[in-house]
Amino acid sequence: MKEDYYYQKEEEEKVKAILFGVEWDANIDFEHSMDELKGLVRACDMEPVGILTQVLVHPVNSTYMGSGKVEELKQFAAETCAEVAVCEGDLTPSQMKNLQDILKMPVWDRTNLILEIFSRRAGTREAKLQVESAYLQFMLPRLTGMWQHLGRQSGGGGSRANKGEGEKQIELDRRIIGHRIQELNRELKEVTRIRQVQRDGRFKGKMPNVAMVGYTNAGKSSLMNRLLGDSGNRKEVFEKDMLFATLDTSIRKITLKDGREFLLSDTVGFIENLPHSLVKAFRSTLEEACHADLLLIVLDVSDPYYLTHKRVTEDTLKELGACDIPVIYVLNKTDLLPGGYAEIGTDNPDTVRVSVKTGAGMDKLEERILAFLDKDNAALKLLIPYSGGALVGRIHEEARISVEEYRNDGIYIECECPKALAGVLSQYEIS
Ligand SMILES: Nc1nc2c(ncn2[C@@H]2O[C@H](COP(=O)(O)OP(=O)(O)OP(=O)(O)O)[C@@H](O)[C@H]2O)c(=O)[nH]1
Ligand SMILES: [Mg+2]
Repeated sequence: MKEDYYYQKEEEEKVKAILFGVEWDANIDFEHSMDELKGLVRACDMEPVGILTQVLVHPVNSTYMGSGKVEELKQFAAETCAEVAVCEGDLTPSQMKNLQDILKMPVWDRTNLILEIFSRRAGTREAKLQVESAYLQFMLPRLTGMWQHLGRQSGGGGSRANKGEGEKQIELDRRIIGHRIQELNRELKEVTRIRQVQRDGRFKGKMPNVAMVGYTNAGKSSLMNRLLGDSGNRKEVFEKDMLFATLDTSIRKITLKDGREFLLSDTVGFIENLPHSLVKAFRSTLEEACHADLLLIVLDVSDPYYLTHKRVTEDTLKELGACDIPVIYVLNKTDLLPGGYAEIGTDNPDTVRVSVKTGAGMDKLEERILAFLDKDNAALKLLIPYSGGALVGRIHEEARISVEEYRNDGIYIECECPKALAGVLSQYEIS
Protein backbone atom coordinates (compact mmCIF):
# COMPACT_ATOMS: atom_id res chain seq x y z
CA MET A 1 0.00 0.00 0.00
CA LYS A 2 2.75 2.38 1.07
CA GLU A 3 4.91 1.33 -1.86
CA ASP A 4 2.10 2.05 -4.35
CA TYR A 5 1.89 5.53 -2.96
CA TYR A 6 5.57 6.21 -3.70
CA TYR A 7 5.38 4.82 -7.23
CA GLN A 8 2.35 6.95 -7.89
CA LYS A 9 4.29 9.98 -6.65
CA GLU A 10 7.17 9.15 -8.98
CA GLU A 11 4.91 9.32 -12.01
CA GLU A 12 3.63 12.75 -11.14
CA GLU A 13 5.32 15.95 -12.29
CA LYS A 14 7.94 16.81 -9.70
CA VAL A 15 8.73 20.20 -8.22
CA LYS A 16 12.05 21.45 -9.63
CA ALA A 17 14.64 22.48 -7.07
CA ILE A 18 17.85 24.43 -7.49
CA LEU A 19 20.56 23.61 -4.95
CA PHE A 20 23.12 26.02 -3.57
CA GLY A 21 25.85 26.01 -0.96
CA VAL A 22 28.86 27.83 0.41
CA GLU A 23 32.09 25.94 0.98
CA TRP A 24 33.59 27.51 4.08
CA ASP A 25 33.90 25.01 6.93
CA ALA A 26 37.04 22.87 6.63
CA ASN A 27 35.45 20.27 8.94
CA ILE A 28 32.72 19.50 6.45
CA ASP A 29 33.29 17.39 3.34
CA PHE A 30 31.51 19.81 1.03
CA GLU A 31 31.25 17.53 -1.98
CA HIS A 32 29.69 14.78 0.12
CA SER A 33 27.31 17.24 1.70
CA MET A 34 26.15 18.54 -1.72
CA ASP A 35 25.72 14.96 -2.96
CA GLU A 36 23.68 14.12 0.08
CA LEU A 37 21.55 17.23 -0.41
CA LYS A 38 20.64 15.90 -3.85
CA GLY A 39 19.53 12.63 -2.25
CA LEU A 40 17.47 14.52 0.33
CA VAL A 41 15.80 16.64 -2.38
CA ARG A 42 14.86 13.45 -4.25
CA ALA A 43 13.61 11.87 -1.02
CA CYS A 44 11.31 14.89 -0.74
CA ASP A 45 9.79 14.06 -4.17
CA MET A 46 11.52 17.00 -5.86
CA GLU A 47 13.84 17.00 -8.86
CA PRO A 48 17.25 18.69 -8.49
CA VAL A 49 17.75 20.74 -11.69
CA GLY A 50 20.96 22.65 -10.95
CA ILE A 51 23.70 23.31 -8.41
CA LEU A 52 25.50 26.57 -7.68
CA THR A 53 28.27 26.83 -5.10
CA GLN A 54 30.70 29.44 -3.82
CA VAL A 55 33.89 29.30 -1.75
CA LEU A 56 33.95 31.90 1.04
CA VAL A 57 35.76 32.41 4.34
CA HIS A 58 32.35 32.60 6.03
CA PRO A 59 28.76 32.78 4.73
CA VAL A 60 27.50 36.33 4.21
CA ASN A 61 25.31 37.48 7.13
CA SER A 62 22.47 38.91 5.06
CA THR A 63 22.16 36.55 2.10
CA TYR A 64 24.42 33.53 2.86
CA MET A 65 26.09 33.84 -0.57
CA GLY A 66 27.65 37.02 -1.96
CA SER A 67 25.22 39.41 -3.69
CA GLY A 68 26.68 38.73 -7.16
CA LYS A 69 26.32 35.00 -6.62
CA VAL A 70 22.72 35.40 -5.48
CA GLU A 71 21.95 37.26 -8.75
CA GLU A 72 23.62 34.39 -10.62
CA LEU A 73 21.45 31.94 -8.68
CA LYS A 74 18.34 33.90 -9.65
CA GLN A 75 19.24 33.73 -13.32
CA PHE A 76 20.15 30.07 -13.12
CA ALA A 77 16.83 29.34 -11.40
CA ALA A 78 14.97 31.10 -14.22
CA GLU A 79 16.88 29.13 -16.89
CA THR A 80 16.17 25.81 -15.18
CA CYS A 81 12.54 26.68 -14.32
CA ALA A 82 13.28 25.98 -10.66
CA GLU A 83 10.41 26.55 -8.23
CA VAL A 84 12.31 26.09 -4.94
CA ALA A 85 15.86 26.89 -3.85
CA VAL A 86 17.49 24.56 -1.33
CA CYS A 87 20.55 25.47 0.72
CA GLU A 88 23.20 22.96 1.78
CA GLY A 89 23.78 24.62 5.17
CA ASP A 90 21.50 26.05 7.84
CA LEU A 91 20.09 29.51 7.10
CA THR A 92 19.20 32.11 9.71
CA PRO A 93 15.58 33.33 9.51
CA SER A 94 16.72 36.66 8.05
CA GLN A 95 18.95 35.01 5.44
CA MET A 96 15.98 32.89 4.43
CA LYS A 97 13.71 35.92 4.18
CA ASN A 98 16.24 38.01 2.22
CA LEU A 99 16.89 35.21 -0.23
CA GLN A 100 13.17 34.62 -0.72
CA ASP A 101 12.69 38.31 -1.45
CA ILE A 102 15.43 38.35 -4.07
CA LEU A 103 14.78 34.96 -5.66
CA LYS A 104 10.97 35.31 -5.50
CA MET A 105 10.57 31.67 -4.59
CA PRO A 106 10.50 29.57 -1.43
CA VAL A 107 13.96 28.98 0.05
CA TRP A 108 14.61 25.94 2.21
CA ASP A 109 17.62 24.87 4.19
CA ARG A 110 18.81 21.36 5.01
CA THR A 111 16.94 21.13 8.31
CA ASN A 112 13.74 22.32 6.61
CA LEU A 113 14.18 19.61 4.02
CA ILE A 114 14.77 16.81 6.52
CA LEU A 115 11.79 17.90 8.61
CA GLU A 116 9.65 17.98 5.47
CA ILE A 117 10.73 14.44 4.52
CA PHE A 118 10.01 13.21 8.02
CA SER A 119 6.59 14.81 8.12
CA ARG A 120 5.63 13.29 4.77
CA ARG A 121 6.79 9.82 5.79
CA ALA A 122 5.53 9.60 9.36
CA GLY A 123 3.02 6.77 9.46
CA THR A 124 2.40 5.71 13.04
CA ARG A 125 0.94 7.93 15.73
CA GLU A 126 4.27 7.93 17.52
CA ALA A 127 6.23 9.07 14.45
CA LYS A 128 3.61 11.76 13.71
CA LEU A 129 3.84 13.13 17.25
CA GLN A 130 7.63 13.09 17.13
CA VAL A 131 7.74 14.92 13.80
CA GLU A 132 5.20 17.55 14.83
CA SER A 133 7.09 18.20 18.04
CA ALA A 134 10.38 18.52 16.10
CA TYR A 135 8.77 20.86 13.55
CA LEU A 136 7.35 23.17 16.20
CA GLN A 137 10.61 23.24 18.18
CA PHE A 138 12.35 24.21 14.94
CA MET A 139 9.75 26.87 14.10
CA LEU A 140 9.56 28.55 17.51
CA PRO A 141 12.74 30.67 17.22
CA ARG A 142 11.96 31.33 13.56
CA LEU A 143 8.56 32.93 14.01
CA THR A 144 9.89 36.42 13.31
CA GLY A 145 11.16 35.34 9.92
CA MET A 146 7.88 33.61 9.24
CA TRP A 147 5.91 36.71 10.05
CA GLN A 148 8.07 38.84 7.78
CA HIS A 149 7.39 36.36 5.01
CA LEU A 150 3.65 36.53 5.61
CA GLY A 151 3.87 40.33 5.74
CA ARG A 152 5.37 40.37 2.31
CA GLN A 153 2.65 38.10 0.98
CA SER A 154 -0.13 40.32 2.24
CA GLY A 155 1.54 43.29 0.55
CA GLY A 156 2.13 45.19 3.80
CA GLY A 157 5.94 45.03 3.51
CA GLY A 158 7.38 46.42 6.73
CA SER A 159 5.32 49.57 7.49
CA ARG A 160 5.26 50.53 11.17
CA ALA A 161 1.57 49.65 11.58
CA ASN A 162 2.18 46.23 10.14
CA LYS A 163 5.18 45.69 12.35
CA GLY A 164 3.04 46.18 15.42
CA GLU A 165 0.47 43.72 14.12
CA GLY A 166 3.28 41.32 13.31
CA GLU A 167 4.64 41.43 16.81
CA LYS A 168 1.19 40.75 18.24
CA GLN A 169 0.81 37.89 15.82
CA ILE A 170 4.19 36.44 16.78
CA GLU A 171 3.30 36.66 20.45
CA LEU A 172 0.04 34.82 19.82
CA ASP A 173 1.68 32.20 17.61
CA ARG A 174 4.39 31.66 20.16
CA ARG A 175 1.80 31.02 22.85
CA ILE A 176 -0.26 28.66 20.69
CA ILE A 177 2.85 26.75 19.60
CA GLY A 178 4.14 26.61 23.17
CA HIS A 179 0.85 25.06 24.32
CA ARG A 180 0.88 22.58 21.47
CA ILE A 181 4.46 21.54 22.25
CA GLN A 182 3.45 20.94 25.88
CA GLU A 183 0.49 18.87 24.71
CA LEU A 184 2.67 16.86 22.33
CA ASN A 185 5.25 16.26 25.02
CA ARG A 186 2.54 14.91 27.30
CA GLU A 187 1.35 12.55 24.58
CA LEU A 188 4.91 11.52 23.75
CA LYS A 189 5.55 10.77 27.40
CA GLU A 190 2.59 8.41 27.35
CA VAL A 191 3.86 6.77 24.13
CA THR A 192 7.31 6.37 25.72
CA ARG A 193 5.69 4.76 28.74
CA ILE A 194 3.80 2.30 26.53
CA ARG A 195 7.00 1.52 24.63
CA GLN A 196 8.72 0.86 27.95
CA VAL A 197 5.94 -1.52 29.02
CA GLN A 198 6.21 -3.37 25.71
CA ARG A 199 9.97 -3.53 26.11
CA ASP A 200 9.66 -4.91 29.66
CA GLY A 201 7.27 -7.53 28.29
CA ARG A 202 9.86 -8.54 25.73
CA PHE A 203 12.54 -8.77 28.40
CA LYS A 204 10.32 -10.88 30.59
CA GLY A 205 10.12 -13.39 27.76
CA LYS A 206 13.94 -13.28 27.73
CA MET A 207 14.04 -13.44 23.96
CA PRO A 208 17.30 -11.72 22.95
CA ASN A 209 16.93 -8.27 21.39
CA VAL A 210 19.03 -7.38 18.37
CA ALA A 211 18.81 -3.85 16.93
CA MET A 212 19.96 -2.69 13.51
CA VAL A 213 21.39 0.78 13.27
CA GLY A 214 23.23 2.65 10.55
CA TYR A 215 23.23 5.47 8.07
CA THR A 216 20.10 5.98 6.04
CA ASN A 217 19.95 3.77 2.89
CA ALA A 218 22.57 1.28 4.20
CA GLY A 219 20.18 -1.64 3.72
CA LYS A 220 18.80 -2.22 7.22
CA SER A 221 15.21 -2.85 6.17
CA SER A 222 16.42 -5.08 3.32
CA LEU A 223 18.48 -7.09 5.81
CA MET A 224 15.45 -7.51 8.03
CA ASN A 225 13.39 -8.70 5.07
CA ARG A 226 16.11 -11.15 4.05
CA LEU A 227 16.28 -12.61 7.58
CA LEU A 228 12.48 -12.73 7.70
CA GLY A 229 12.34 -14.47 4.31
CA ASP A 230 14.96 -16.99 5.42
CA SER A 231 12.90 -17.78 8.49
CA GLY A 232 9.65 -18.09 6.54
CA ASN A 233 8.08 -14.99 8.10
CA ARG A 234 6.28 -12.86 5.51
CA LYS A 235 5.70 -9.72 7.59
CA GLU A 236 8.07 -7.67 5.47
CA VAL A 237 9.02 -4.05 6.14
CA PHE A 238 9.25 -1.21 3.60
CA GLU A 239 12.61 -0.84 1.80
CA LYS A 240 13.54 1.57 -0.95
CA ASP A 241 16.52 3.30 -2.55
CA MET A 242 15.65 6.59 -0.91
CA LEU A 243 16.94 8.46 2.14
CA PHE A 244 14.79 7.95 5.23
CA ALA A 245 12.64 5.19 3.77
CA THR A 246 12.02 3.98 7.32
CA LEU A 247 10.68 6.22 10.08
CA ASP A 248 8.58 3.83 12.09
CA THR A 249 10.18 1.23 14.30
CA SER A 250 9.39 -2.36 13.38
CA ILE A 251 10.19 -5.31 15.60
CA ARG A 252 10.01 -8.83 14.19
CA LYS A 253 10.74 -12.28 15.50
CA ILE A 254 13.50 -13.97 13.52
CA THR A 255 13.96 -17.73 13.57
CA LEU A 256 17.40 -18.95 12.58
CA LYS A 257 17.99 -22.26 10.80
CA ASP A 258 18.56 -24.19 14.03
CA GLY A 259 15.30 -22.90 15.47
CA ARG A 260 16.91 -20.27 17.67
CA GLU A 261 14.80 -17.13 17.94
CA PHE A 262 15.53 -13.48 18.59
CA LEU A 263 13.79 -10.14 18.18
CA LEU A 264 15.15 -7.80 15.52
CA SER A 265 14.32 -4.10 15.42
CA ASP A 266 14.60 -1.79 12.42
CA THR A 267 14.35 1.92 12.92
CA VAL A 268 15.07 5.34 11.44
CA GLY A 269 18.47 5.71 9.78
CA PHE A 270 21.09 8.23 10.89
CA ILE A 271 22.47 11.14 8.89
CA GLU A 272 25.26 13.61 9.49
CA ASN A 273 24.00 16.62 11.48
CA LEU A 274 20.57 15.20 12.08
CA PRO A 275 18.61 18.30 13.18
CA HIS A 276 18.78 18.53 16.93
CA SER A 277 15.03 18.88 17.36
CA LEU A 278 14.62 15.57 15.52
CA VAL A 279 17.15 13.74 17.69
CA LYS A 280 15.25 15.01 20.72
CA ALA A 281 11.85 14.14 19.35
CA PHE A 282 12.90 10.71 18.09
CA ARG A 283 14.69 9.78 21.29
CA SER A 284 12.21 7.16 22.41
CA THR A 285 12.35 5.46 19.00
CA LEU A 286 16.13 5.65 18.79
CA GLU A 287 16.44 4.38 22.34
CA GLU A 288 15.28 0.99 21.08
CA ALA A 289 18.98 0.56 20.24
CA CYS A 290 20.06 1.32 23.83
CA HIS A 291 18.07 -1.62 25.14
CA ALA A 292 19.39 -4.18 22.69
CA ASP A 293 21.61 -7.11 23.68
CA LEU A 294 23.43 -6.84 20.36
CA LEU A 295 23.73 -4.11 17.73
CA LEU A 296 24.13 -4.75 14.03
CA ILE A 297 25.77 -1.66 12.55
CA VAL A 298 24.86 -1.87 8.88
CA LEU A 299 27.19 -0.07 6.47
CA ASP A 300 26.93 0.36 2.71
CA VAL A 301 30.54 -0.36 1.75
CA SER A 302 29.88 0.50 -1.89
CA ASP A 303 29.48 4.13 -0.80
CA PRO A 304 32.83 5.96 -0.96
CA TYR A 305 31.80 7.85 2.18
CA TYR A 306 31.04 4.77 4.24
CA LEU A 307 33.74 5.56 6.82
CA THR A 308 32.05 8.93 7.44
CA HIS A 309 28.78 7.03 7.79
CA LYS A 310 30.44 4.69 10.29
CA ARG A 311 31.68 7.64 12.34
CA VAL A 312 28.27 9.35 12.31
CA THR A 313 26.61 6.10 13.41
CA GLU A 314 29.08 5.58 16.25
CA ASP A 315 28.77 9.23 17.35
CA THR A 316 24.97 9.01 17.37
CA LEU A 317 25.12 5.80 19.43
CA LYS A 318 27.45 7.53 21.86
CA GLU A 319 25.00 10.42 22.14
CA LEU A 320 22.21 7.95 22.88
CA GLY A 321 24.31 6.21 25.51
CA ALA A 322 24.43 2.93 23.61
CA CYS A 323 28.17 2.48 23.21
CA ASP A 324 28.66 -0.41 25.68
CA ILE A 325 26.52 -2.85 23.73
CA PRO A 326 28.34 -5.56 21.73
CA VAL A 327 28.45 -4.82 18.01
CA ILE A 328 28.67 -6.74 14.75
CA TYR A 329 29.57 -4.57 11.75
CA VAL A 330 27.59 -5.73 8.72
CA LEU A 331 29.42 -4.56 5.61
CA ASN A 332 26.62 -4.61 3.06
CA LYS A 333 26.26 -4.21 -0.73
CA THR A 334 29.50 -6.09 -1.47
CA ASP A 335 27.91 -7.14 -4.79
CA LEU A 336 28.33 -3.56 -6.04
CA LEU A 337 32.01 -3.54 -5.15
CA PRO A 338 33.36 -7.08 -4.89
CA GLY A 339 36.68 -5.89 -3.46
CA GLY A 340 34.95 -3.43 -1.16
CA TYR A 341 36.71 -0.60 0.57
CA ALA A 342 38.94 -2.67 2.81
CA GLU A 343 39.68 -0.19 5.59
CA ILE A 344 37.65 -2.06 8.13
CA GLY A 345 37.18 -5.74 8.08
CA THR A 346 40.71 -7.02 7.98
CA ASP A 347 41.55 -6.38 11.61
CA ASN A 348 38.07 -6.37 13.07
CA PRO A 349 36.81 -9.77 14.22
CA ASP A 350 33.28 -8.44 14.61
CA THR A 351 32.90 -7.70 10.93
CA VAL A 352 30.91 -9.67 8.37
CA ARG A 353 30.78 -8.90 4.64
CA VAL A 354 27.42 -9.55 3.08
CA SER A 355 25.27 -8.76 0.14
CA VAL A 356 21.69 -8.70 1.28
CA LYS A 357 20.74 -8.59 -2.40
CA THR A 358 22.50 -11.79 -3.50
CA GLY A 359 22.52 -13.49 -0.10
CA ALA A 360 26.34 -13.76 -0.06
CA GLY A 361 27.74 -13.88 3.46
CA MET A 362 24.33 -14.31 5.12
CA ASP A 363 25.32 -17.74 6.51
CA LYS A 364 28.34 -16.18 8.13
CA LEU A 365 26.22 -13.40 9.63
CA GLU A 366 23.77 -15.91 11.07
CA GLU A 367 26.70 -17.86 12.52
CA ARG A 368 28.02 -14.70 14.21
CA ILE A 369 24.62 -13.83 15.64
CA LEU A 370 24.25 -17.40 16.86
CA ALA A 371 27.71 -17.36 18.45
CA PHE A 372 26.71 -14.21 20.27
CA LEU A 373 23.41 -15.67 21.45
CA ASP A 374 25.28 -18.77 22.70
CA LYS A 375 27.87 -16.74 24.54
CA ASP A 376 25.49 -15.92 27.34
CA ASN A 377 24.04 -19.40 27.51
CA ALA A 378 24.95 -22.25 29.78
CA ALA A 379 24.72 -25.94 28.84
CA LEU A 380 23.00 -27.93 31.58
CA LYS A 381 22.09 -31.53 32.42
CA LEU A 382 19.20 -31.52 34.88
CA LEU A 383 17.05 -33.88 36.84
CA ILE A 384 13.95 -32.08 38.02
CA PRO A 385 11.53 -33.74 40.44
CA TYR A 386 7.97 -34.15 39.23
CA SER A 387 6.91 -31.56 41.81
CA GLY A 388 8.84 -28.90 39.86
CA GLY A 389 6.35 -28.61 37.00
CA ALA A 390 6.48 -24.79 36.94
CA LEU A 391 10.24 -24.84 36.40
CA VAL A 392 9.89 -27.28 33.52
CA GLY A 393 7.41 -24.87 31.94
CA ARG A 394 9.93 -22.06 32.24
CA ILE A 395 12.67 -24.23 30.69
CA HIS A 396 10.38 -24.91 27.75
CA GLU A 397 9.82 -21.20 27.32
CA GLU A 398 13.36 -19.91 27.69
CA ALA A 399 15.81 -22.73 26.95
CA ARG A 400 16.73 -24.82 23.96
CA ILE A 401 16.08 -28.43 24.92
CA SER A 402 18.04 -31.22 23.21
CA VAL A 403 17.00 -34.17 25.45
CA GLU A 404 13.90 -34.60 27.60
CA GLU A 405 13.15 -37.94 29.28
CA TYR A 406 10.52 -38.84 31.87
CA ARG A 407 12.40 -41.09 34.33
CA ASN A 408 11.30 -42.76 37.59
CA ASP A 409 13.03 -40.17 39.75
CA GLY A 410 12.08 -37.07 37.74
CA ILE A 411 12.37 -35.33 34.38
CA TYR A 412 15.83 -35.53 32.82
CA ILE A 413 16.63 -32.51 30.60
CA GLU A 414 19.68 -31.51 28.59
CA CYS A 415 19.40 -27.90 27.50
CA GLU A 416 21.07 -24.58 26.80
CA CYS A 417 19.59 -21.64 28.63
CA PRO A 418 20.31 -18.02 29.56
CA LYS A 419 22.64 -17.60 32.53
CA ALA A 420 19.91 -16.04 34.68
CA LEU A 421 17.80 -19.18 34.41
CA ALA A 422 20.86 -21.42 34.85
CA GLY A 423 21.34 -19.85 38.31
CA VAL A 424 17.82 -20.89 39.35
CA LEU A 425 18.32 -24.42 37.98
CA SER A 426 21.75 -25.10 39.45
CA GLN A 427 20.31 -27.09 42.41
CA TYR A 428 18.94 -29.66 39.94
CA GLU A 429 22.13 -30.07 37.96
CA ILE A 430 23.63 -33.55 37.64
CA SER A 431 26.96 -34.51 36.14
N1 LIG B 1 23.10 -3.68 -4.71
C1 LIG B 1 22.61 -3.84 -3.50
N2 LIG B 1 21.58 -3.06 -3.08
C2 LIG B 1 21.13 -3.26 -1.83
C3 LIG B 1 21.68 -4.24 -0.96
N3 LIG B 1 21.01 -4.16 0.22
C4 LIG B 1 20.09 -3.18 0.09
N4 LIG B 1 20.15 -2.63 -1.14
C5 LIG B 1 19.32 -1.54 -1.69
O1 LIG B 1 19.60 -0.35 -0.96
C6 LIG B 1 18.42 0.47 -0.90
C7 LIG B 1 18.16 0.91 0.52
O2 LIG B 1 17.79 -0.20 1.28
P1 LIG B 1 16.92 -0.09 2.62
O3 LIG B 1 16.86 -1.48 3.18
O4 LIG B 1 15.65 0.62 2.38
O5 LIG B 1 17.90 0.82 3.51
P2 LIG B 1 17.70 1.33 5.01
O6 LIG B 1 19.01 1.20 5.70
O7 LIG B 1 16.54 0.62 5.64
O8 LIG B 1 17.39 2.85 4.76
P3 LIG B 1 16.51 3.90 5.64
O9 LIG B 1 15.22 3.25 5.99
O10 LIG B 1 16.37 5.05 4.76
O11 LIG B 1 17.33 4.21 6.86
C8 LIG B 1 17.30 -0.37 -1.51
O12 LIG B 1 17.09 0.06 -2.83
C9 LIG B 1 17.83 -1.78 -1.48
O13 LIG B 1 17.30 -2.58 -2.51
C10 LIG B 1 22.77 -5.05 -1.44
O14 LIG B 1 23.31 -5.93 -0.78
N5 LIG B 1 23.18 -4.77 -2.71
MG1 LIG C 1 14.79 1.29 6.25
